Amino acid sequence: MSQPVFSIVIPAYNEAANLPTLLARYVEVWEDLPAELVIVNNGSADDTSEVLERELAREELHFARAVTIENNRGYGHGIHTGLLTTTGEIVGFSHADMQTDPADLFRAYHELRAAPDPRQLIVKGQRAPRDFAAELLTAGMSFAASVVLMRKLTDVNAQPKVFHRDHLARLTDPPDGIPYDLYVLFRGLRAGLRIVTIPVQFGERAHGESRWAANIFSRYRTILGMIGFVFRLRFRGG
Ligand SMILES: Nc1nc2c(ncn2[C@@H]2O[C@H](COP(=O)(O)OP(=O)(O)O)[C@@H](O)[C@H]2O)c(=O)[nH]1
Ligand SMILES: [Mg+2]
Repeated sequence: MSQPVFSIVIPAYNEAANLPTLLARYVEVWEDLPAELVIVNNGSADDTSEVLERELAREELHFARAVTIENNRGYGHGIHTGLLTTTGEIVGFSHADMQTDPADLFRAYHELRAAPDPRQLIVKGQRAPRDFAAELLTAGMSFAASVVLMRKLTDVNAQPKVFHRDHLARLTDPPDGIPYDLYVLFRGLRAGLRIVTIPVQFGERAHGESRWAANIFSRYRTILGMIGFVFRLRFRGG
């Protein structure tokens, strides 16, 4: 393939059941661009590697390749490892569970390209209102992070995120876990980038359950981890 203009990274952790649908959707929405799709098998314990090997052998997925991480170190580590293997001038990431539509990656890409200088912004999704509990959690976390970091952040974990590869160079010590999205945005804001949102629909997971919100303990662990990370960014320069 010629040099990609757009590289998409999807971290997949035990998503064997979702990958065939996800990849089929990428085939459906793939645009006529020199672009690449990188699926990171993030230390999955299920059949993800077999499914990827089978699916990626198909001619219609010529634009896709896999990156394998043997031992899971977390969500952020998976995305970042994938991003470091890319060469596209514009890069982006999203999720593997079909909660965000692959078509949103291309919408975000065109939004970024339409800017006078794509180096100056990050394009991210902004979810339509969800159920009350989910909204409250998102709004609460965004508000707390905004106050502590003194930067306006909204719907931090909405997908996708698309930006110029110059911004990758600013991500010098990314967190291994869930706060990765926050880190990408915060580093961008601190460098004076503008965050532009595109509205996205956030559906239900096609298969399986949320990896961090599976039970009350994992939820608390993630939320506390996020709070700790925000303070680290603020007071240790992150
Ligand atoms: N929690 C978690 N998710 C991961 C990891 N690596 C990749 N992912 C992917 O990150 C996406 C988001 O995870 P999910 O648990 O669905 O979170 P939610 O959508 O915010 O409830 C999914 O596509 C996962 O497959 C990991 O190490 N931990
Ligand atoms: Mg999800």
